[in-house]
Amino acid sequence: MKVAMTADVHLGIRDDHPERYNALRNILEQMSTENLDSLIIAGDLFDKDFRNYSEFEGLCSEYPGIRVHIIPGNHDQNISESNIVGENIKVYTDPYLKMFDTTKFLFIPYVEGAHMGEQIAGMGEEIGNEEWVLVAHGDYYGGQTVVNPMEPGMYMPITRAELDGFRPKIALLGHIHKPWSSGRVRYPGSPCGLNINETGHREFLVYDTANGGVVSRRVETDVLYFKEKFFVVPMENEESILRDQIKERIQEWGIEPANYGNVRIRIEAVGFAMNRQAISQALQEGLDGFMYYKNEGPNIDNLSESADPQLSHIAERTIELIDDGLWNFGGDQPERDDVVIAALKVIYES
Ligand SMILES: [Mn+2]
Repeated sequence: MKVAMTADVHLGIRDDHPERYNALRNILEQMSTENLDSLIIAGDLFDKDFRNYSEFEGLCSEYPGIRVHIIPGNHDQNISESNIVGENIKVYTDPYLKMFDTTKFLFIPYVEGAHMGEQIAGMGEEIGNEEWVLVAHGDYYGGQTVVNPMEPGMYMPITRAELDGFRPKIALLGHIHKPWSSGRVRYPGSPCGLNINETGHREFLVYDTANGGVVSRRVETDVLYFKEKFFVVPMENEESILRDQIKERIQEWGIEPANYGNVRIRIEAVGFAMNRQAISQALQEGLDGFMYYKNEGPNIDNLSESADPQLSHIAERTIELIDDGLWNFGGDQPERDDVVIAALKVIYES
């Protein structure tokens, strides 16, 4: 049996964000095409303070063959069986062990101030020694930490050591909006980016009880966000280099030209240029046909002027060295882009 899973849909007033409803509809649509009959939503189905569930209920009623299993997240802690109505909708407000085929799924709804481990421990006897799958909403603290930038702080956290102690086969978690996995943890991320910071293609997960495998499926969304930053080093051919880089980035997005209309972009050129005007024009032309997030247009606020060829040479070589593994990125270390910017500043501003 295959069980689909998503989280962090953040539904609100439909007219404000129809793309979020449509992303959920796309998941239900793909499920019904493949005859999948169970969808788990691991928290933050609804946005904070949103209390009208009728649009969601209406959507679910169009797919009567699919049972929707919901646990609350930190944004929708108030939802319950008594306020969401639907034959095929079930809301779990207490930890619950649910069987899918012969696999135990432990649902841990979000509790403010709680630790995920203590919630799991409370269900210890029921879990027993068989293979089981954890479904919960909160932060995971592994070696490399991911955080939800929109929500600093701790949300029903669990550490890698705790998870290794409980030994679920896999932990399917909500809260982090970016698709992410590490060890036995998987976050599907939000099925539709909520804003320009939630970039790239979106996915939902499908767990197969026959073999314990998880695969991700692309969600076809109305909107796709991409945020690109280009580093300019002042050179005679700075403009043509930038034009090539723009083409490469667009390639990397992996979008059919027919779907370019779904894309919303944030574009920035930073560093130092001999001709800022030409750089600005290259951005305009290179991304012609794409829509900017909130119509903001390309940004060159952090692009300064410089025309010293010797400094350019030093800058180029420095970036090469940074990219050749001079620096250990990730974890608590600065990002590659931050290092490049800091290096350019030292070269050009001293
Ligand atoms: Mn959350």
